Amino acid sequence: MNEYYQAAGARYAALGVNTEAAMEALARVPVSIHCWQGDDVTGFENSGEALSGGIQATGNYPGKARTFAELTADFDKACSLIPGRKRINLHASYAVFPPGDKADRDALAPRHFAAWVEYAKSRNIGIDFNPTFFSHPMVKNGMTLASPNEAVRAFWIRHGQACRRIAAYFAKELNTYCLCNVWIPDGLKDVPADRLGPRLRLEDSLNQIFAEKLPGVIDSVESKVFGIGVEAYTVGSHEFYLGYAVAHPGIYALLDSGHFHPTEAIADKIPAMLCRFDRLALHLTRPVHWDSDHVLRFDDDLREITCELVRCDALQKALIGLDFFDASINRVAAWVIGTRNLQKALLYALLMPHAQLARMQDEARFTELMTAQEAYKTLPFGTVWDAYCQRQSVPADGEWYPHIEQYEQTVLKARNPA
Ligand code: RNT
Ligand code: ZN
Repeated sequence: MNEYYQAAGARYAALGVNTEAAMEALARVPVSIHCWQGDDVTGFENSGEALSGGIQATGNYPGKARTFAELTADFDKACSLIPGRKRINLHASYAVFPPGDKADRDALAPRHFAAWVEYAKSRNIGIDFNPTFFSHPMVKNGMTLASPNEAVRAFWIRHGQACRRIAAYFAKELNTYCLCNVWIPDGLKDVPADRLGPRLRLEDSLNQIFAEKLPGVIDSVESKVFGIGVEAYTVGSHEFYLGYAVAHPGIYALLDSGHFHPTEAIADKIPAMLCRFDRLALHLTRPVHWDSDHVLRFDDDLREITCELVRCDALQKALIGLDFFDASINRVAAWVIGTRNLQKALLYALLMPHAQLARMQDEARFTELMTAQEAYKTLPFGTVWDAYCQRQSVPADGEWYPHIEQYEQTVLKARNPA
């Protein structure tokens, strides 16, 4: 324990905040790190299909992972620089097919993910899962589960059902829950002539997908306000899914922090949802104007989200996943930056004397409240974060980048000979 940490701990203690307890609480929070930052959402199908569904990864930084071996090596590298508990979040498009056993999305089976189970067991991490309703020829006219074409809709229903069974397999093998999250790209570029029909078809599709009771699987549905090329109408809107989740106990409406109107932040939705749901599934990402999926920064929006989780005592209820993909910077570094920023924001929230602040609100001492809220922003938070990294045996801020540089020189560069 160095003198800086001791001094910081004393400052926090004077406010009634225990830095040791905060670090212990942080160490218990699992973060589900998305595999798809490692390869720009490409996956292993080698179908030649471009990324579709209104999501885009822009940039061509060298060294993108092309195989299971490369992606897991990169993920391991990132994890070696990230403190705390981790899970891995997979997409169905990351199936690892045994030789001669390739399957289309509607015929995916647990055996196609055996390599991931082995990997997760060896790293002692859980797996979360997402059916992949994009980048595939059966997406017709931008529609999947809401398609008016019954063959298309049936194909994607089978995909959703297959994925939930794979999620159950993960849960059983790894002895931890598996969040299975449905996000579909279905929508329209321009003003619809029928907004109801697609939603009724989506509702029916979801009912078929969720019909089977599967132990260990936590189901969620992820809304979006619009996507690139899908600007006018999204079938799976927030209102649609929130209503669906309320009507179907055990299915949760996942909030993606990049999926709302450009100035609409999700922090305020957290306590609103917690009035109704016993769990809260999140995709944390950073929207910039019209696009989501930027690497998480330690910014006001993120801190307000983590403060809300802590204030609502919801860290045990939250299923925190990340969802960004940046191909313009070192992809391993992107994982490290974004994940550490989330953890920093959690620690920042855990170091706030929330009960005292709430009392000021209840007693209408608003001047004092604002004064305190501003003062807490410049407490020696960074020193506690440094201490946390040290205890977790990962480099401090300012010290991990050389590891990335070295990995780039020795591993990533070799993947793309000039
Ligand atoms: C897209 C959704 C979705 C995807 C991933 C790849 O807008 O956020 O969660 O980012 O499933
Ligand atoms: Zn998302």
